[in-house]
Amino acid sequence: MENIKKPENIVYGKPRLINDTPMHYCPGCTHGVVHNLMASVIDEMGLAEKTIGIAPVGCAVFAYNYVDIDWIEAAHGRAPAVATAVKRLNTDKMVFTYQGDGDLAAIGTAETIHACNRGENIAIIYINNAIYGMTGGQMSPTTIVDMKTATCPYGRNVALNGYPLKITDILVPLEGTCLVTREAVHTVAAVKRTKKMLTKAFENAMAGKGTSIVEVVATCTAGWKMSADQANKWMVDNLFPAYPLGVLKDV
Ligand SMILES: Cc1ncc(C[n+]2csc(CCOP(=O)(O)OP(=O)(O)O)c2C)c(N)n1
Repeated sequence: MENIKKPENIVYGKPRLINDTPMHYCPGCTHGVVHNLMASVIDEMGLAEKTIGIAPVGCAVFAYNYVDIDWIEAAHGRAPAVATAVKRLNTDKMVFTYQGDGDLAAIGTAETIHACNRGENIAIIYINNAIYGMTGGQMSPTTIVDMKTATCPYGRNVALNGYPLKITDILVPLEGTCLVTREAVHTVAAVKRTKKMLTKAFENAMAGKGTSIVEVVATCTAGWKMSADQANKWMVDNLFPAYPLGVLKDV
């Protein structure tokens, strides 16, 4: 791994809170970009010593190895429940969860909805790549209609598998949510917007305004069996129509 740290290979500055552990993410995966953003925002807000992240189960399970803040690992889907306890016991801390769609919108649907409904003072970062990445690309609740996965090789069939779950939309009418937004990180402009929304979500968590959720519509190059370039294009053409970007709620 030594050779990848040559100065000529470094294109962007590394946020202070990202350590030297080589990341395991596939080329073109969204997780690394969002890790970079969350580390930058936490540091810029002066929250490095005040933040507790709840790491998920899924590809981002090792987030705690890469970002030098305090972390707790939660069982699959249970991050919002763990975050609830952590925040209630540490009211001065900035507590956030970082979850995939399998984690947040399948096994953790109940925890997500109830934490948002209670208006827990936490931020939720939700990476929606429409697939179970870590376990080999199975269908998730957010897999779009006709999308092929390991468990729906002929494409998601509504009659058999139901409709894609727009869980972020479901969180909008809940009185406990203060910020609900859907973003992406496929262009410089999108990265900047996502950074702004993460900042807002973390501010809300510190100010005790309720639950903020920042969905990031994401790529999974390995699960989708595409190159980084193809995946970004496929996401724009196919995922964005199903999951339109923009702020859904900002109180
Ligand atoms: C209780 C439980 N059920 C199932 C699993 C297996 N499992 C690990 S990761 C994963 C899917 C994760 O997908 P997602 O949350 O979308 O994250 P991604 O890997 O795509 O980033 C599953 C089903 C588990 N670890 N624990």
